[in-house]
Amino acid sequence: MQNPLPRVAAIHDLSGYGRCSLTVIIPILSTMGFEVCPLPTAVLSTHTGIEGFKIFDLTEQLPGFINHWKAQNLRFEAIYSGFLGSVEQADIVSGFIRDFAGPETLVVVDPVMADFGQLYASMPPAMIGEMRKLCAQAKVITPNITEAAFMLGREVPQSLSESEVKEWLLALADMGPTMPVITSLPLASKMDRSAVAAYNGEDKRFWLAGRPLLPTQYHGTGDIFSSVLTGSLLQGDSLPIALDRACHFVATAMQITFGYSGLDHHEILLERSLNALTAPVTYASFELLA
Ligand code: PXL
Repeated sequence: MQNPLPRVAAIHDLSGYGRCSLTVIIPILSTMGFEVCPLPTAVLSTHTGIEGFKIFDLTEQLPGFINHWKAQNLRFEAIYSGFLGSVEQADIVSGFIRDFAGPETLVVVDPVMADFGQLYASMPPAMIGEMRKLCAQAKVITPNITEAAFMLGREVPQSLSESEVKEWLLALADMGPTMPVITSLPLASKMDRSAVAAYNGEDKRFWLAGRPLLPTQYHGTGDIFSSVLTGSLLQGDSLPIALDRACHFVATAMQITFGYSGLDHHEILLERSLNALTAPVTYASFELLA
């Protein structure tokens, strides 16, 4: 019998504290109706933004885990990768995509490695070229503006016009993915809003979505965004609706968290927010980037 729950192979780290990667991806995609099969790239005490974090890299274990999955003949409706524990893991993930993805598999690569103009604490510069290669195998990629700039060998921009955003998306599409998305865009016309933009190479249309900015930052919002985007596309939504749902959920989860005072490490209160994922889509505030 066919599995009634579409399955997602989630290739990310497990950070014990600090909501990000698998600790947000699993609850979000489960709530959206998918069976998540985690393939952990590393186990960390906390995400790399908290000083003194400990990391255990699982590069040596991954081939054995993958071979066991192959022996079980596992099939996935989506493959979604993110934070890698070592540069060598890029080749392993690349082989995983080659072996497990069929023509119908949704392959999403989030090239998690940097933000605010800087590589994360555990990331060697060689990761940039490896992520670039991995993105070539994906249908959807979700870099933030820093990761997009690093992969394109450009300066991280202070602001971009709408026509520059389109050019950046086309440059990312030239790397191979059909649907490049850029998050945390410093869009000159919308500096008071979070902005994300996407290009769909299937119909050659560009899309823009976003929400008003709050005067705060939370860790893991990129992982939350990409998980909801992945779940929404798997549910059959169009690219702009998926973008809009992902922006809406990130903004809602941030607002829910922001209302509390005295939270220690700026972590999203995800469990207070998950219900919003099961609500029907009653809004649509995306724009066509003409
Ligand atoms: O949210 C991205 C992310 C994922 N995993 C780890 C991280 C970060 C960002 O800092 O440190 C371990």
